[in-house]
Amino acid sequence: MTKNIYNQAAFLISAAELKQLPADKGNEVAFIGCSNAGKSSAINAITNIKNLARASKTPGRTQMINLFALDDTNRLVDLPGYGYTKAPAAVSKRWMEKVNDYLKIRECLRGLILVMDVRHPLKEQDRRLLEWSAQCQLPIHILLTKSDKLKRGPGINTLRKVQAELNQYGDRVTIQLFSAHEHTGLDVAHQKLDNWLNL
Ligand SMILES: Nc1nc2c(ncn2[C@@H]2O[C@H](COP(=O)(O)OP(=O)(O)OP(=O)(O)O)[C@@H](O)[C@H]2O)c(=O)[nH]1
Ligand SMILES: [Mg+2]
Repeated sequence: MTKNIYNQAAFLISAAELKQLPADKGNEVAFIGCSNAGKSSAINAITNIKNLARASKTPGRTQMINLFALDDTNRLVDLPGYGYTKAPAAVSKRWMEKVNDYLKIRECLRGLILVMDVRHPLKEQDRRLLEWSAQCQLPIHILLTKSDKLKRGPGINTLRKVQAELNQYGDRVTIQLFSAHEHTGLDVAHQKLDNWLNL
């Protein structure tokens, strides 16, 4: 049974710099993925709070590291999307460095939710992240989101194909279909978070 503390999530801080982050204690799970993939929408669906994380049609909406507290020790983190090509190169590079630094230094990070549009899975940046995570053995759970955009058959096909490609990573990398708009896949996502956050 999922203990639903997700709908108690509350905005904590938007950190422009890593030094603004709360103490590196307790447990964090961060949402990562391409710009516009649906990270902020996934957080809103998982917490069942409509505008908790700001979602937008404009790619590059999330530019800071946004933290949401579930309780005193557990937090969800909305990271800026990678690969936002319209941003000036220097700005884009700065965001990426921030995300990379966060990944490297944050000891309370228990796992990553890698959000990929089911219609465009495994972009180069996603692959790079997966490879990087192998070095530090950080667990990754993939949401193939916007599954409402595909019929059931093609959705399941994509799931199987991506699963087959990720076999090499073993149980450390898991994957599911998800739709923030239709609220599908929430139980599986909650279960994964429950495990990581030790709820
Ligand atoms: N059909 C459908 N659209 C979705 C879903 N999730 C997100 N979207 C749409 O995709 C767009 C981007 O969603 P966001 O949640 O803002 O994406 P993001 O990954 O946070 O984007 P950045 O903050 O720019 O990196 C918005 O127009 C959302 O409404 C979904 O499950 N289904
Ligand atoms: Mg966002």
